Amino acid sequence: MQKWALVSVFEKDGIVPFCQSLQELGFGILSTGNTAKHLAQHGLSVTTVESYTGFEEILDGRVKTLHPHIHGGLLARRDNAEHLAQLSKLGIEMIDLVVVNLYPFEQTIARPGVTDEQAIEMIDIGGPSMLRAAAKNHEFCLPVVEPADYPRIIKAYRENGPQMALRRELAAKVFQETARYDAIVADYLTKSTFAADAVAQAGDVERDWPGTLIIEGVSKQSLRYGENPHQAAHFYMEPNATLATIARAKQLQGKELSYNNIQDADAALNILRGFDDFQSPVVVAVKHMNPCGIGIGSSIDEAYSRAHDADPVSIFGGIVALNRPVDGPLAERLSKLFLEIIIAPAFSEDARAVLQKKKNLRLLTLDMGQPLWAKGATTWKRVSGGFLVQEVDQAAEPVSWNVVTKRQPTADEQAALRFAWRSVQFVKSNAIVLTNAVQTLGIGAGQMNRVGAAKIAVEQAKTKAKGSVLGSDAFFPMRDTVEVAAQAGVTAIVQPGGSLRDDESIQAADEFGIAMVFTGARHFLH
Ligand code: 93A
Repeated sequence: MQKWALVSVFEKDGIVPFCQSLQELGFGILSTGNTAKHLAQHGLSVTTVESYTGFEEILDGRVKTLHPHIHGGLLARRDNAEHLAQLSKLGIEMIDLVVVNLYPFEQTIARPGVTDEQAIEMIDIGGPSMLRAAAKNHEFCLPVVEPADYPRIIKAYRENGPQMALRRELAAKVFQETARYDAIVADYLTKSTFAADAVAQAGDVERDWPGTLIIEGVSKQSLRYGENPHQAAHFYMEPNATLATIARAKQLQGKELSYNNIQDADAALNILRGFDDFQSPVVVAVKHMNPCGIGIGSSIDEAYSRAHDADPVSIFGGIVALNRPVDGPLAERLSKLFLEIIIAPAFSEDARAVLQKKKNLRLLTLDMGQPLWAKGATTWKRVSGGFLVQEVDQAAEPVSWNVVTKRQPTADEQAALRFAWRSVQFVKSNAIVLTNAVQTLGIGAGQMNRVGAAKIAVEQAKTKAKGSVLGSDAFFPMRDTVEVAAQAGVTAIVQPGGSLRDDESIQAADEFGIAMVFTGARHFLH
């Protein structure tokens, strides 16, 4: 009776000599698409699974070997007369040996930038089914899953045929391998489901919106004018008793707050509180609602030095927000600058004494024990004829944190990327920041193209760009931003990813040895 070997391997190394030996031993070779081609090219005579079953591969190869002619041949017991009778009635051949290695799912998901669709297509269904069938029926059908076993299998056939010990060993190996394979798939699906959920939460939020929006506010303060002197303006306060909002800040000294002051102080407060989860002293310097310096430190003094040194030019005429009380020595340092506003939880008596000398400087205090925003808080914007209402983009952990380049970020780079990712959220789009782990080094804000924002950030960082990391509020539409970063000496990048041309940016990063992380979330701020 003709002996049959069924060969279906993704990894084709060593398969030709193995099949040559099997042929010499009298086996007929049954094989799938590319394996059959490969063997035929090397001079073997092969029967394709398609010609044997009379059924072509369908569904782009998803169904190649899932056929009763195959699985009947794998699962039939040779010592069972009924099994044999059924096979012969249906024209099914007994299969004596199965050689399979599976679609490389693990290697696929490790590839940078691989899509979910590509990963899912690499889940092998037919391969494990054949292996498991043969492993179940190992008494009569030998399952071969590891190329390293090829030589000893040939040796066994040349001697007195594979014995039970070898058969059981190879069957056990199959179940170990398929269990491992399935565990990797399950792990991938758990993680990617989590990421997909998080994206859906972030990007597709359902909410019951009121049919009519009532904006409640009580008059807090009349303003001299709006953004410009010819625009009348007024400040209303929402009736929220507990939140630590700019409307509840207390002014200790200085000129009356202007419309622009309130906007800027609010932006400064929003950025400051955006770093709450860093649980460090933080100082933020703001100009025109963009941060010009963000610093964290082990003391508020150190944080201030870093925020100041981040951009010692732009802080001039700016607003400084601190999340720890200001003491006398720090007040001395602050008083050396021309600032519009300083906002902090408290000022010591010494600090007050120092700062009082600066008559125009506005000092605001605000107990920061409460959050700035309620959960799910909304913000709105007037458009002609209506309002746009959306949830506040509150600082949150990134949706995911996928390294997409060959190089993984170092621990130092990881810390810096986390700081950069949080910082860039508060910069007007298109936004690029260069940072280290404790301070911003260059900020490109509000540009009409991303590479322009990157060039500004690099120019502003000057020599500090070398060794810094880069954060981007939205994906790179092309590779040029990576090139600008590389030329400046940036070593790692964090960005949402999701561009059609992600591959080009990843390739550019790989060329320059830059480590790049995709967060799966975007932080536009217009
Ligand atoms: O897509 S599958 O799950 N459906 C099948 O019916 C099937 N049969 C074998 N993948 C299937 N295979 C796998 O194809 C094998 O596990 C092996 O990795 C690969 C060999 O295909 P080819 O011979 O075309 O290279």
